[in-house]
Amino acid sequence: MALNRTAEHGYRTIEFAYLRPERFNLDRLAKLAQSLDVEIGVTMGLPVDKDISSEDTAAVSAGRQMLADAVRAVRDIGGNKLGGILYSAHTKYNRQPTKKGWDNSVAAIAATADIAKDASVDLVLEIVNRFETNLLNTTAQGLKFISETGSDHVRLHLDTFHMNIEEANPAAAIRLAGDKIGYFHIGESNRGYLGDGVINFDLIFDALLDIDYKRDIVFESFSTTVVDEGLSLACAIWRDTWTENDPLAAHAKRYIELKYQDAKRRRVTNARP
Ligand SMILES: [Mn+2]
Repeated sequence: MALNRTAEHGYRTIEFAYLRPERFNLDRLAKLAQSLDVEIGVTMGLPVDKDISSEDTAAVSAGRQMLADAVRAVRDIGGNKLGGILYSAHTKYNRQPTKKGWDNSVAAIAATADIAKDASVDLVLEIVNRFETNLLNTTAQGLKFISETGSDHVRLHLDTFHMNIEEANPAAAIRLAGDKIGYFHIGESNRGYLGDGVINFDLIFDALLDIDYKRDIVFESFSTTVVDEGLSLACAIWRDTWTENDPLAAHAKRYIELKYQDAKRRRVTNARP
């Protein structure tokens, strides 16, 4: 299964998009992850009828409940973080965000952060592109949102694919966020093989080293051959850049390590007089 192969490829963290208790035996999953020494993170996005950035109080309270349940589910499988689009629905909006919706979302995330802190689950908000939320598209917006929650338990979940679309300067955004980055997705501009797109990963790794980033870097790629149908639709995966996940995983691991080592070497070289 995916967990065994993740460990075989040398990855130390696996991320599950949504937890489907009806489809997996979560208890067994937790034990297997522990025996393989692989950490579990979970990401998700809210459905439209549970949108905490809505002005509809029923949707907001349903969303709060879903987030609280998700935190507990992550804790129960021995996971250590909940990320993704937790502050709004994961959808292409057809309306502008509103001040009231923003405030509703800030309050809901602040409440969720308290629950997450008690459960020892990190809460990280993924900044995504304009087609997948209307609320937080840039790192600067995310930092403002976090400061309004007043919580020290909320961090940013940045993703190179989204940053490539929205940030004027992704590396500068990483430096701006600094120790507020709690989780990091590395993905190519076409969400396929790293190196096959336009993202300058040298600049990304230089910035991550500059801020002394020590948390997880998780490779994210999509193909309808392995990714859940609902998630593929939400992410607009209409064509597959790959079908075999084993060579993809092996390549990504090598690519990330190579880029990381290159960046470290550049620092040493540049430090010389
Ligand atoms: Mn992502």
